[in-house]
Amino acid sequence: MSHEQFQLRKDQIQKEHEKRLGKKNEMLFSHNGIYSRFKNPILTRDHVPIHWRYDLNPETNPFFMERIGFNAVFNAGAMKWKDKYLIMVRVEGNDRKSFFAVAESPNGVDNFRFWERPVTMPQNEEWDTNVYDMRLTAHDDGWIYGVFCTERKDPNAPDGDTSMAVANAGIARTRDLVNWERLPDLISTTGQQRNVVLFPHWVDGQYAFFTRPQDGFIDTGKGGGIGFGLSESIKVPEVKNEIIVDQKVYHTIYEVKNGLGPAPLKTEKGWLHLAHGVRNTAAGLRYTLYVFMTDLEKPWVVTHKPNGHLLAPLENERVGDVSNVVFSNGWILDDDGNVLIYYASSDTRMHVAKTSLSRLLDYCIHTPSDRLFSHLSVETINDLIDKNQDFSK
Ligand code: M1P
Repeated sequence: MSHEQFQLRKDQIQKEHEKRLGKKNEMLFSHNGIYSRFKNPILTRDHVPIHWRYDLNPETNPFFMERIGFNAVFNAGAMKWKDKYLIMVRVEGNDRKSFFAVAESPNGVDNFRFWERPVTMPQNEEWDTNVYDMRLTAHDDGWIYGVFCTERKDPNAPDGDTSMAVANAGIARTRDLVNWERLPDLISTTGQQRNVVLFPHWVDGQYAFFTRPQDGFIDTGKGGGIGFGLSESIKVPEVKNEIIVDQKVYHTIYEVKNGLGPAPLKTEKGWLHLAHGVRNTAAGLRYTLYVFMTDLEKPWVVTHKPNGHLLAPLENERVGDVSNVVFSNGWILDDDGNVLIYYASSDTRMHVAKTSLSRLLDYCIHTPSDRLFSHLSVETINDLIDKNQDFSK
């Protein structure tokens, strides 16, 4: 049999793929001055390597058809590693299963390429049905930790309910981001857990976790917001007491729920945190990103919190598998003080925004806080107008 059709399709697909991967990104002008978006997403499902998708043997794939399809790449952890910018991406197959894969870029804003293979995550006795949203933490103990959501069918689901699930924090560690040692899942007393993040330093000689307790799989219920707790051991990770660091509040952007993004960044003025806040609308849940700061010595005590969102879904970002969502679980602080915020839009694709530590600190410290009532928002605006009287000419 002639392999002409196979070869034609293969050549075209490979050519388009290389063009896509090599495409330069362009930083856009920033009207708010706080961060700059980039023109193109940094990673989409079309960036998934060809040898993960196609059978490259003309005998067994004469039409050069995709054998394994991918639906989305999103919610990536991030870290600088050997002078390269790495993102630990949540890749979702057409079968709805998510897994992790590393993509690497020389500059953090374009030319991202997946490593040769996705991450092989060792399984504990109770297998993960689905895993997602890994936060990477280089810890004082010398290991790089990946803390992620592990999802399994709820054993208490009534007969016929095939969607009730239980979420918890899976924990694994590595020295090279290729070989992973799986540790037991987090034990906590406050129900289910998602958006759990390991703090990079010991606190009172213990491992410290930011948590997000929740009563149900979607509803956080009594789980009041972003929590914090200590665990004596990482081999038996157990948070016995959680305190709420940043609670959900009526009529804010984190009214329904919130969750920490990546591990916080240490600054001379305190810990800088990136988080997502969720509110309900007639069109469904809306996820936006916000930042806040906590005390250097007591990372569970909030010191500064600007009002509202830092970054909300815009234009094309608003549409995807789960529309009206931006979500971040990765950022990189560069040696020059620049910060790359990796965020996903609508559970579909990955983007980057560029800012700096000094800009984010200025934003946190000088943006008015949410005073929770419309007339107080107007008062805050009038204060600024008054102060600007002498400068408006
Ligand atoms: O679909 C939006 C996000 O929903 C979940 O986040 P949270 O637990 O805060 O509601 C996660 O499943 C996340 O992956 C997803 O992007």
